[in-house]
Amino acid sequence: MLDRSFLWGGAIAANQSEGAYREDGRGLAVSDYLPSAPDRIFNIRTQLDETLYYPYRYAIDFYHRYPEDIALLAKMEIRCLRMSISWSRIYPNGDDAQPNEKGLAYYEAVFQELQKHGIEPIVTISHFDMPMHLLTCYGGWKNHRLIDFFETYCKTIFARYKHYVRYWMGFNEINHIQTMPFIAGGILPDEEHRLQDIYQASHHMFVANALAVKHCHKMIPHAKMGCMIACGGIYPNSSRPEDVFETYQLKRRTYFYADVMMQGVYPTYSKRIFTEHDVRLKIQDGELALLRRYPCDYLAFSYYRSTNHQAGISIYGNTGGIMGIKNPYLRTSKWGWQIDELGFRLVLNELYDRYRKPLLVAENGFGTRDEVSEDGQIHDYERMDYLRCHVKMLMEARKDGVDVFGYTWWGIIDIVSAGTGEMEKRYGFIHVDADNEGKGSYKRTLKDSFYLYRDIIRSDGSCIDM
Ligand code: BGP
Repeated sequence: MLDRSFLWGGAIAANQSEGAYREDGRGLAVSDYLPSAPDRIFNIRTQLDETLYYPYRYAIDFYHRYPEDIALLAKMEIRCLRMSISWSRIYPNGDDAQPNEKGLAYYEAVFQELQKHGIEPIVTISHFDMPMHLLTCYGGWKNHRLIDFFETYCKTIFARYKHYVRYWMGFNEINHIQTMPFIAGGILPDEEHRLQDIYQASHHMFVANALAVKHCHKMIPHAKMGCMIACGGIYPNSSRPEDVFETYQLKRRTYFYADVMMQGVYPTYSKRIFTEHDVRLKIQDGELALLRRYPCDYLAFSYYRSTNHQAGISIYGNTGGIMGIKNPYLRTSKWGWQIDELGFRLVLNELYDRYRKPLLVAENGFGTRDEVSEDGQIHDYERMDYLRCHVKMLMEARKDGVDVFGYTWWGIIDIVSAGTGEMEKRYGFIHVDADNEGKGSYKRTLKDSFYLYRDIIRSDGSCIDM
């Protein structure tokens, strides 16, 4: 019996797909300050340099092409599209007295187009593109004032879109604030007080998220509000107890964010982290009660790969999560991300055992180069292999008893890479003819993987076993 309720879908983000970065009143976002470069998410610039190329300015022009793109997604028979709203299209500076009507109207048109095709939107409220003005004028999430600005933004979009959207989530990969504080937390941490700034900003985001849960439930009674973490696999590099224990500690750095937002309390182990790193959180009256009263309804997470950790090595992370020591048992992508489908099943089981609430795979995908063959087709066998293996493990996790209600392939259509700003690191089942400098026809071409995913959706995953 096919489970028609399972939300097979795809995922994109506003800043990586829309372009039109100054159109219809959109304000500048933190993501607009990242030129294409391998280290761009770490080498932060707060000034624009017109001699550099900024890939998000045009991206794949989803802003204007969404009707055609959504029609192609409907042809793939996806049941949901995880997408984000660009905060600075709605409140260009983040602290504006009134919302930008053109921005509100744009997303209403996108939701109507999705509704026309029977595709359910799953909306990320802030996906690495906070209004830059909130950082330059207020210091970003380090400033308590951002809670009010975020609350106003949430109430505005809940009111306007309550008839179109029933699945929401607050911050994309909120735990990435630990390794990418600029795009994930909209802060420039003072290096001397790095962890103090990161955890204080995290606390403000937790409070803002709890208020979003409160207003979501009140304004859209049938809607669900989730939180979202990056959760790659992390294995101890040996059975040496130090490696095993420190790896567990490292996993807690990720779990911490879901612990607070799914369970509504600061976990007891966080006290030792704060003491050992001299973190003194400023918590205002009533905030802990708010967290306790408004935990999230589901947990969304991204999974791309796994890595090994050895006690004492320095921690490095990128958009795919923690990047530690290479695992000799795994294959590696052209971008150095190791392919571990069983790790995906493990993470699904671990997260469900820990939170006992519904899970959503909000990102799982394989970024690689595509070759357009003489017949104009794109036989993306590597990507199809990754998709088959990970869907197989998703089916196994569902048999393990994990309550996972959706799977949205990251980069359902080729879009700009978050980590490096490249188009050549392609994830999509639909090819977009654009290169790393934004040159090309922007023609859309269906890859072989497009048809494989459509079969997976039609068979609710069972075609994988055939
Ligand atoms: C996650 C982001 C996505 C996406 C993904 C893949 O961190 O939520 O925006 O980009 O990483 O990473 P990349 O695009 O760098 O390959």
